[in-house]
Amino acid sequence: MEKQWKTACPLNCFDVCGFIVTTENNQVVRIEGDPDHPITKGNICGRGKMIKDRIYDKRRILFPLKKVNGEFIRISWEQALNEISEKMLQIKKEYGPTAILHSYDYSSGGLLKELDKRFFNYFGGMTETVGSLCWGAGIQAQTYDFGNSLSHAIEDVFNAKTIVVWGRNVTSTNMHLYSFIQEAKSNGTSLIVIDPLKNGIAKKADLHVPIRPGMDGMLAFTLSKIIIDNGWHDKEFIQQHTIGFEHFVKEIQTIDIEYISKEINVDIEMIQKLAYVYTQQKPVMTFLGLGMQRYANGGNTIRAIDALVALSGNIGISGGGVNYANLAVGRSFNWAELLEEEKREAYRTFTRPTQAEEILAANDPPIKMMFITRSNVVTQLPQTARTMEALNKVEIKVVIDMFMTDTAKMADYILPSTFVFEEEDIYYGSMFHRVMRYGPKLIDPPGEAWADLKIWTELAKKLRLEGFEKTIEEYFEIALQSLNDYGIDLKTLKEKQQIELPIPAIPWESKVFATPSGKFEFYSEQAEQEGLPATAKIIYPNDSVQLQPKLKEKYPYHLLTIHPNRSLHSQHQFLLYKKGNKPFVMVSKEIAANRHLKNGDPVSVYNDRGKIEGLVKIQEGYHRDTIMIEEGYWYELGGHVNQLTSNGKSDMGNGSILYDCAVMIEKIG
Ligand SMILES: Nc1nc2c(c(=O)[nH]1)N[C@H]1C(S)=C(S)[C@@H](COP(=O)(O)OP(=O)(O)OC[C@H]3O[C@@H](n4cnc5c(=O)[nH]c(N)nc54)[C@H](O)[C@@H]3O)O[C@H]1N2
Ligand SMILES: Nc1nc2c(c(=O)[nH]1)N[C@H]1C(S)=C(S)[C@@H](COP(=O)(O)OP(=O)(O)OC[C@H]3O[C@@H](n4cnc5c(=O)[nH]c(N)nc54)[C@H](O)[C@@H]3O)O[C@H]1N2
Ligand code: SF4
Ligand SMILES: [Mo]
Repeated sequence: MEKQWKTACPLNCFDVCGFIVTTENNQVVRIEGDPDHPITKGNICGRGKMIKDRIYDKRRILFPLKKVNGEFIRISWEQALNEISEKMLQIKKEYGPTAILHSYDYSSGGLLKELDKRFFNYFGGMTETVGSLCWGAGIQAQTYDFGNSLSHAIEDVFNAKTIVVWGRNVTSTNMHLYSFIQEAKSNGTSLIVIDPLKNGIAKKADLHVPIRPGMDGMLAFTLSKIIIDNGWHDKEFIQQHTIGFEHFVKEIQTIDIEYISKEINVDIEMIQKLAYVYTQQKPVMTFLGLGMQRYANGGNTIRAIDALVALSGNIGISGGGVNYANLAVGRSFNWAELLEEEKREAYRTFTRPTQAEEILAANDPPIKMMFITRSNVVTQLPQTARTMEALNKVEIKVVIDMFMTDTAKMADYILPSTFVFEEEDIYYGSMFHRVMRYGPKLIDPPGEAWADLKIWTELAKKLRLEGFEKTIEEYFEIALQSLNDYGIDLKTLKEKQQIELPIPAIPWESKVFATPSGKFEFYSEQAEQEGLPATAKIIYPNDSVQLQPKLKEKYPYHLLTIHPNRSLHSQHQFLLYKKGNKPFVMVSKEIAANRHLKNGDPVSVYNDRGKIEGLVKIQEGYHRDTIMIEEGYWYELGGHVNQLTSNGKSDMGNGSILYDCAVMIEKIG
């Protein structure tokens, strides 16, 4: 008999949708949206529906595997855990625990998935990856400016007079924000999109500004200058609730608007119009995407935009805000007691974007063993050649995954993990809304796949890590302890199935900020102490003509490798394409004209780091020097885009510079 269950999408996506899953005879029959979810309201995307195909795909890894003479053979869990634990103890004894690297990312939104960190703390320590391929620079920027990175409750968009979507590919990466924007638009709110690409949301905008990639900070500075020169700035807010405004004014004083307009390829009328909108068509609700901070100047870009939104008087008011992330969501839980960091005796960190370089350079101690969990580093880390070199250098690699990814292929041991519906967990909206949902176990896992937590628990037993093990209920209760005062505990969560986390709908409404001064900081002493400029600065991207004129002669175009529309990074790609398929290479019509390219032409896109091949699709409305290839392709599907990207670090927050990437394009044959 069919049965219906409420749960949530576990994918690393803005939306964390509410699911209703139908099962029959221990099988998933259907995945649908839950109309009772206050934000996602019953709509889900193809990536969510395809979870069923992933669960039942015949390529799923069902048993522990060990590489012997270059081939994977099936082994028992007993053998896998014995061999891995023995190796761990041996390495710990000889080199200390930091000779083991735990490289992970956030591919699953389940709370229990985080307990791999608890395992390594109990083991006595490790080297672990920190920083972010994803949003690091922007988070640090907002931390300097506001003391935290917080967003308005999405319903507040209906109080905005103008919406600015600044570098967020809403229709593709955040589809429920799009529903809210559509409704606001039909009520008369105007929509401005600032993005080098004419993406889905740009096509719906009243005004699209196709800026040169990496130049948004410059645009924000010119807007601020025009606003201040016209006396349109919010003097009362600046005087009472900010510090260091005069330093910021000094920084932008010398700006030549005409000159910048040419550098960023946004004409002066457009710049003036935007300055007018930010001050005269308030409240303005700004949504920042993550793309524009994946540059060497990314943190300064976000600081410049924060400053613009602050001085124009759009902070702490209904319908305003500079909405980038919402760290309050993840911080609602009692992580300290779940992870027990105090258990570890030794600790070292490597930065996610640069981990290959750090692995290659490490000798005190060297990395002898590597656990790769919840991530597909070979396709997703920048500069693939260096990632491969680094992995090749590590003697023993353990990968926990469900599929034979490009990373899994390089492993010595592959441990098969379960997927959502095969395990119980709590799912919380990581970047956008504040709804947390409970997800029960609905079906038995296939073959011998184990929940990640079970893998860590059984390994902990082999290693005799006393005290590691708790029941799932106990973990949930600890996690929710910090919410008990709000009447939230495991019992209420299971009863209600979903609960809105107690987070203010309008951040900074009291105008008291979480910075050291309690004010919005145009001037951050903390940044200065950390060796950075105290105010946002005019800084160019790394691969720019201003910083590297010679490089730009060779590689005149910008390559943006944005998130795939139909896949969550690399996770669905293998279901969508067949072997031998080539990625599409989207090019502006100006590039097509200059390089004599037609739709469907086979081309190679390259720079000093690598080369990939694909098929041309000419795009209207792109910034004239811009090429776009979606990320996430598997090697067998024509090669990853990250063969071209750089593993440099952003100006702050240990972020990546994935989009700071100069390339050349050429027709093949
Ligand atoms: N379909 C789908 N949805 C996803 C994901 C996925 O893989 N697939 N991934 C999820 C994850 S992990 C994340 S981090 C989010 C990311 O969500 P987004 O931030 O929306 O997406 P990105 O692809 O990172 O960024 C792309 C946008 O930034 C723009 N951009 C790039 N450079 C610049 C610039 O210099 N200036 C400006 N103004 N814009 C620029 C691009 O043109 C593009 O429109 O999406 C989440 N949602
Ligand atoms: N060129 C380029 N590169 C990028 C980006 C870009 O925009 N351009 N975006 C960057 C960003 S924003 C991000 S967030 C990263 C994402 O990087 P990753 O998180 O490494 O990317 P995914 O493709 O989501 O890979 C996740 C892997 O985890 C596995 N997995 C899924 N669920 C579970 C689970 O519950 N347990 C275990 N053990 N494994 C699981 C999946 O099968 C998959 O192989 O990529 C970054 N890389
Ligand atoms: S991938 Fe994102 S939009 Fe799609 S179902 Fe999952 S949470 Fe919803
Ligand atoms: Mo991300």
